[in-house]
Amino acid sequence: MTIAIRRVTLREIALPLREPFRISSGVTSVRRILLVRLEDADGTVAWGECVAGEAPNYSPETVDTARHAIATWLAPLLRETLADPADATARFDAHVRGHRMAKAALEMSIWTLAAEQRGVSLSALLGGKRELIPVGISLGIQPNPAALAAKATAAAREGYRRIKVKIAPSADVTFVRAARAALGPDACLSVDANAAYTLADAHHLAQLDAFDVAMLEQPLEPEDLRRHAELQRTLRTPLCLDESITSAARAEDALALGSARIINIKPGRVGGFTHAKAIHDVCAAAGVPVWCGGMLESGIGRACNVALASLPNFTLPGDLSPSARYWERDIISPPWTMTGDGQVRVPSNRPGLGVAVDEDRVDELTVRQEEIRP
Ligand code: OSB
Ligand code: MG
Repeated sequence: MTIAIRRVTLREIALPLREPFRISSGVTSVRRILLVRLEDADGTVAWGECVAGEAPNYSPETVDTARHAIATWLAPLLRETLADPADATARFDAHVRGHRMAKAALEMSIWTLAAEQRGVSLSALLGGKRELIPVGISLGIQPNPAALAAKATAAAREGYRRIKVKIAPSADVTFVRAARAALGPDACLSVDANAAYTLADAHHLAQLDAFDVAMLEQPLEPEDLRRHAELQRTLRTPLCLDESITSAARAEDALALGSARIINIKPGRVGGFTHAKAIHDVCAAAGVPVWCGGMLESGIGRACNVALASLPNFTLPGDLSPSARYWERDIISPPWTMTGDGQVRVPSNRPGLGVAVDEDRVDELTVRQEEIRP
């Protein structure tokens, strides 16, 4: 089955978060989200989402650079019929360097379109096997350790299988100590620095070893694999890489150097599902566990993450919180939910995303729209 894209519509929505989300490099209160709507020659429609944020504090890409890259360079590459979704990745990578979030938004939409055409779930098309995926929560930086302890306790009570705490040099040891004390010794607790430290902080970060942290995510600069390896040699806590992992080759390098023992895969960060699957396979072959990270996605991007996380080597809980944790009202139905024991069910018996896009809700939230006919 081939894929002939007739129309690419970009819609930017403004979706207010229930609570601001603070990481070491910035805070998000309203999520500006770039949505992609594809229509093929038969009128089949598929939606997708770009994970880029408003500011370049997590990655160099932003909502505005992604919109520009898609409209100017990527969508025109879809003029000729595609043999399969991997064909899109090959074209994008042959002609455009970087812009992985922009590529991913289109590529993942193409996978969803292919799943719709074939009447199969995105999970099945990707080779997913898992029906239930364990869910972890990512807690933003709180005003003080007591506030964090209260949030962590509430999350544990809701059933989350892993509690991740954002840290920064101004909010680390005392905050993690409070979270561990509140959760007790058996809870799975991890931390994410979003690149806020340098190797000179190695001694300071070693204090986290005392709190039995499941992993320390992305302590150093994304480009710096060698210093992550040096840091890992001084810590008992396993390092996990997020921002650093941009391709399968990058993942191979990180594992060869000893820069991490765990990898966070976000399909929206690495250029889409084709690259995400390749990273998954590299890690599986090396015996390194992976988990699916999140980027405060709407229900559309979440559907993509859930589908990817159904692959066999996603053995650790993913940042796949239910819709109600982020939004008053999501843009899909039914909303994403979590079982009482902290799992999300893969909608493997429904075609495509497995959830319906609420187009009225999208209309209501749209702040900008653009149509491209490749
Ligand atoms: O590093 O995983 C991260 C959100 C924005 C930017 C970076 C990150 C995050 C999260 C959110 O941790 C996880 C989620 O979507 O629940
Ligand atoms: Mg992270």
